[in-house]
Amino acid sequence: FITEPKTVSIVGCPFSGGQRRVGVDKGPIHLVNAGLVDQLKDLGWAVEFNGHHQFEDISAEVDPPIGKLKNPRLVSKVTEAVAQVVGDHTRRRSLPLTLGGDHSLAMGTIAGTLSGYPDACVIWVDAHADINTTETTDSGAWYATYTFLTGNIHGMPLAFLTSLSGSNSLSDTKDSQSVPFSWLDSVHLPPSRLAYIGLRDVDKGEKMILLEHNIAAFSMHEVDRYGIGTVVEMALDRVNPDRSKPIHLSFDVDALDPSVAPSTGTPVRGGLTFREGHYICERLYETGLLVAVDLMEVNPSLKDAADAQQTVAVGCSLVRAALGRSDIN
Ligand code: B3U
Ligand code: MN
Ligand code: MN
Repeated sequence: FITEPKTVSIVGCPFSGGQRRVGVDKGPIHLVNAGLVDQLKDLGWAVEFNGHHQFEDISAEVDPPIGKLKNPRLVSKVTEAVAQVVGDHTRRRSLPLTLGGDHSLAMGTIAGTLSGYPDACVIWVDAHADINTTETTDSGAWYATYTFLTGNIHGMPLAFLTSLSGSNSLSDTKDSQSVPFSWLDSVHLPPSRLAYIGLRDVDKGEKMILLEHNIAAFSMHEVDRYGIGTVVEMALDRVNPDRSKPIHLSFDVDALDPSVAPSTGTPVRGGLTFREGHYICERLYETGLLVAVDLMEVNPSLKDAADAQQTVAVGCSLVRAALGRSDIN
């Protein structure tokens, strides 16, 4: 799908409005400053990068919650802009590499991918399912303070993409132009084209959604049971049985164990090892079907400088693996 000469377009997204912790907007800056552009050139890619994306700001005063959702207008505006940019790269058959920023950005990246490749499937690597709806977003809030955990849109992108949530649940006006996420109403990722790897912190409402829609979900239990090699094939068998459809990889760095990637907003113990995370990226590259990559939730402001540096280095390393780095050729 990606035409020669292979081109990767880096979409740096310094954005944190889909969650509550400061600093995740610094992720893309640190990843690029760590030398990512040259690393990808070394792998033989033509690299396009003209600075990080500048997003229009919408201040909190003019963006009060709608229902349970926090910053809905801001997240909608930003993700719509990301969908445009990623869609442009996609239609030119360049590979968009989106650096987050929080995972709400994937509403934009996956919408962009689908605009160029309508039959694309998604491999979502994450500790979390990120499929809370406008209704279920508080279904995990019992174990932490209610206001901290509920309504953060980074826990919801897949609900909007699969049309389980939509702008209709956010509007009490008839002016559809101003309703957040109305731009996404025409986008649809069928649940049959979504597979998860690495899950271990899934909310009650999300579990019901995964079951009801028969979504391919491989948690850490399956990684332990079958091994990562088999799990990746099982995931591909579900969403891409003929190995013919384009693949979008959305990698939340919190899928990795916190000992491997400590600097992220919602670390969960018991995650993927360094090698398991890399193997997923390597195998998807090897299919020749990878058309878009997201690396999300690197937050260099959490933890100390050494932990932040380690997390950024691992992030760059995952990207190199997804773009073809190999030890034997
Ligand atoms: N499921 C919870 C927690 C969460 C989701 N994604 C992250 N955390 N990073 C929620 O907010 O929906
Ligand atoms: Mn996520
Ligand atoms: Mn996560």
